[in-house]
Amino acid sequence: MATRKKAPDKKASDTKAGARKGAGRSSAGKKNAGKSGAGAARVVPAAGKRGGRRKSAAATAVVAAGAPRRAEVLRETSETRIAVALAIDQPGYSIATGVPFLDHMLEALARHSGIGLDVQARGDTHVDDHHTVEDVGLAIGEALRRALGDKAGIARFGHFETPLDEALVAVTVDLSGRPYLVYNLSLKPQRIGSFDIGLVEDFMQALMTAGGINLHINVRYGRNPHHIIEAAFKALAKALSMACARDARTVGIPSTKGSLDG
Ligand SMILES: [Mn+2]
Repeated sequence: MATRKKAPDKKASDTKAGARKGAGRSSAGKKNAGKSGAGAARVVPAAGKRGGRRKSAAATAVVAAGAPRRAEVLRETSETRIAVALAIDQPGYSIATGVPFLDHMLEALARHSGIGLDVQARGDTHVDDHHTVEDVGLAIGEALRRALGDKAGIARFGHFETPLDEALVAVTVDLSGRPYLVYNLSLKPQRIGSFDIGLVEDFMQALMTAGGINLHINVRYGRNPHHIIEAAFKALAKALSMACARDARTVGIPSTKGSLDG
């Protein structure tokens, strides 16, 4: 059964800049690099200059053609501390969230999208995985949005259907700047290991909200929840890869409105 959601308000505590200098920036794109650099990320403007922190989303920098598309986000609250370094064009990953099944899914996301992803998280998982899963989604979405800059020259849309044994899942994305989630992944409440599968929806909602992504997830069929969820992350990876790709037939910002800031 379909659930349709408008984007909720972002949490009050947004990204913070000015943490320790260091590893996060260089560790995206190097597989298994930077584990010791956990939490060393800071916000970097989309064009990769270190000239200081952004004041607002409206100040999104123009990413010159060929410029590195990467960003770092440090998100700290009383519940979690999430450091993300994301590099759209530098494949590789280093993931340690403290939630093993989420690590497995994020490794699939990075591996199959080719988007470099370094995620180092510490959260109150002794309470529940919920805060960590949601905040990791917010931080990755924010990093992706910043790395994309004004989105000039990209494909913008992506769609992929991925099988995993008996399961088939379709994911469609539009990097429109207008967050919206359609989540047709109905599984009865249950756990995979210790992981509550209901948290997948919270992750996707956080990702699309912070990333400004119109995200549709449709399970065609499947039986095993691990297979269904993993197929969803792989389809998301491929759809995002398509949408982020620089497209020779796209001139300027791919919008008749002239902006994809939402
Ligand atoms: Mn698996």
